[in-house]
Amino acid sequence: MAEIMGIVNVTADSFSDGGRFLDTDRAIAHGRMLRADGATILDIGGESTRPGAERVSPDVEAARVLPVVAGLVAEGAVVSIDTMNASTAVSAVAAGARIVNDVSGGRSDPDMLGAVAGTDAEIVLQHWRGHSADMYANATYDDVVAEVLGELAARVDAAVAAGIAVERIIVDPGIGFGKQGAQNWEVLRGLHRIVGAGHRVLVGTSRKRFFADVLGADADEARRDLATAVTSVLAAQAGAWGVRVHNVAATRDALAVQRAWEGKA
Ligand code: PMM
Repeated sequence: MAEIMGIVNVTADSFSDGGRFLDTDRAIAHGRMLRADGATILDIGGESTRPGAERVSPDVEAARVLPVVAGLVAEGAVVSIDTMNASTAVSAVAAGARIVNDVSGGRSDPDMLGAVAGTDAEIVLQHWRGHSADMYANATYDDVVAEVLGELAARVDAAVAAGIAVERIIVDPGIGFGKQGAQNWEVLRGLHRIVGAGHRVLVGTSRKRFFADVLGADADEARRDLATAVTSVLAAQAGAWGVRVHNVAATRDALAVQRAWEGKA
């Protein structure tokens, strides 16, 4: 069964939850609910990566996320820390996080890969071509799947060279990161090729802008959650190790249907 990574954003301007879970207690309560809904991992982030979002300092980020990491770890959750900062990653692992999820694949902070190498955490290396402020400036590809594959392989090589065992590495094609509408669909269509590279693959489509291509630009959260559950099933079918979602219950049910279909229920 695919891992379901539930999103706990402790930010003021996330893609979609509008900072509703800004304070520690509410973020912990949200994480608790996602676990009850079936999340096998909770991904805690304190910096929005929404296109155009401004960066926050590592100190502000750490102050937002560390109490939430500690609180959810204390309840037995498997926690992932969504950060591009080595200092936040190391503090979060010290507080019990088991996975470092770096959307920049270790490119934003030159200390990240070495810092993670010094821990026993796993790491998600996402495909990324630059910060949110100019997210789409480099969104030009001849063959988006081949280029994502090649660039992810280079990040895996860099991580291994920094001392991270290959078994600790998870890759992510970075839906919505440096990719325009149709390019995201092309990546998803080629997901089996990315899985074929042999690493565990995480896929994050949840509520993302590219759904506007099929749902229209003003589809509400419920419709985008349904679309997310469908892409999560298709990702699992293509061999993804895990999916990263806001609405865990919807994706849990969709994955259960898929397992029944495959005779594995
Ligand atoms: N997407 C966002 C943030 N972190 N991490 C991984 N590994 N993969 C993703 O696709 C991803 C991510 C942006 O979404 P949000 O701001 O709605 O959480």
